[in-house]
Amino acid sequence: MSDVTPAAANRLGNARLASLPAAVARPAYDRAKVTPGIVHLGLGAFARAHLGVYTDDVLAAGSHDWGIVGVNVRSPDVVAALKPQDGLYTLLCRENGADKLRVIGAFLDAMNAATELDAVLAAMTRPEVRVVTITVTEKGYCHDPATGRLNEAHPMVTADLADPMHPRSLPGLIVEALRLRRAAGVPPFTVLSCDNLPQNGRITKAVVTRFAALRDAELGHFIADSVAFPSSMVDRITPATKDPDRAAVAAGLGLTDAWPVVAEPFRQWVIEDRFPEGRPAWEKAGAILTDDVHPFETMKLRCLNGAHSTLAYLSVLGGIETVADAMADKLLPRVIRRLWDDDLIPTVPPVPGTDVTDYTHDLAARFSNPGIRHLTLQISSDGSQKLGPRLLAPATERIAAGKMPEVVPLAVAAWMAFLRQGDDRGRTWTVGDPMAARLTTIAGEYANDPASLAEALFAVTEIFPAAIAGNAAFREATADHLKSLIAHGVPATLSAFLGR
Ligand code: CS2
Repeated sequence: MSDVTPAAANRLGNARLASLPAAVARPAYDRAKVTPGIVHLGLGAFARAHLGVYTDDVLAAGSHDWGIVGVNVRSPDVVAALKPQDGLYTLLCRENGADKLRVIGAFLDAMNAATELDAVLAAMTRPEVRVVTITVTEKGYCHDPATGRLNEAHPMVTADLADPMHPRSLPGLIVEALRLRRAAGVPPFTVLSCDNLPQNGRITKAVVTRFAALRDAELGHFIADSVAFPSSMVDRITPATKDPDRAAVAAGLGLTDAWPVVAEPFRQWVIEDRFPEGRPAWEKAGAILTDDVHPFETMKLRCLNGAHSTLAYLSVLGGIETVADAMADKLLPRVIRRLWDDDLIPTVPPVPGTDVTDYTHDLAARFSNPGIRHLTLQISSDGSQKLGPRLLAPATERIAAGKMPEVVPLAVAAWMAFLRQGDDRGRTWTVGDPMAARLTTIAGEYANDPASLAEALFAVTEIFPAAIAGNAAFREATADHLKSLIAHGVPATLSAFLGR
């Protein structure tokens, strides 16, 4: 980022709220009266555009005891940006050229777990903190994506098991905080994952309880028996903030905000209602509280995120920079329509109050929002974690139902070609992925031998379940698409695919 410490005189903060221009929405409550009830782990743009906004609405509705303490687990940059701003930041909501600015007040403080661990653990141990929310992206869970279990060989997990009172990993941090609460006689908090993982509460429970059991069997039982891990489905398209966004916000506020967030108007949150120690009335902000998140989450992870990943790999390969540009392409929207109709929608269970086909038409409109510059390279990151829940799980179900998926092999082939980090026309890009070193080494070794490249990647069991890797027709279709993508490029491959 360009500048996290602009002159304080001209910086967003409590003292400036009253003098913001009238068009800028701001906290409709007295921040001084708000006390922390939530600790949030993972202060990225998504949580600030989603959890922060829902909770801001709840605070405005009069519940003052649900302020959020934001904790970043890895990068110190957001904390450095928010601290001088009293935790305030701006949401820049964009659609059809109309920008709306809203200053969010729900985050009371920002901390960095790496440098302020004692303060973070103290916050997580306060009795009035009854919910810990999480957005650390898929890879933050230290799990094996193919099984959903803790990856016990993960370097952060082994490091935290060796020194459990100084945790760096998500499971290590939660377990240490729960241990401290128990020792102090404070009931456990509820742990609410807000990441794009299938049954995210179940995966969180699996990694946390396994970590605890490896640390101390008794603590493992205690956590398994007494901590609630509800699941939730979260949705709001939130591209990474860029300097032109900062400039637009500064112009609208008449003040500097070091790290505003940009988002589309749409937002959705479906939460499993299991909070033994209480929760904010997020339903007052439009969240759906339910017994069963599964149908909503399956619809969203597959139809939204699966289409995103497919668009991302084909677009990076084809030199298309944003999702909106991809939706303006002649061929890509037709491929995505086929992906939805043939491979994904048939795998989504009935969703209360929702027609899944209508949902995908709405997605096409959301993806086309020209105000949102959502970079395809951003979405391409962490494919090793994303392919399974988004595309391979529905493909596995189609195969089990006797139907060969048509578009998923093309998406997988695009991911494989993407791992080559460049094309024969001289363009290059970088693969961001916790498994990047291993995957790009394989891709380098077989860069000009698509059949062997596909075989070598299908053998990566952390990514490909046996039902996919062991299916000759799926493997063959993928290898054919890969060969075509490498030899003829994206448009020719898509034309041939759509024409057949
Ligand atoms: C995207 C998601 O980067 C990605 O992988 O698919 O961040 C997506 O924008 C959100 O899940 C939308 O809710």
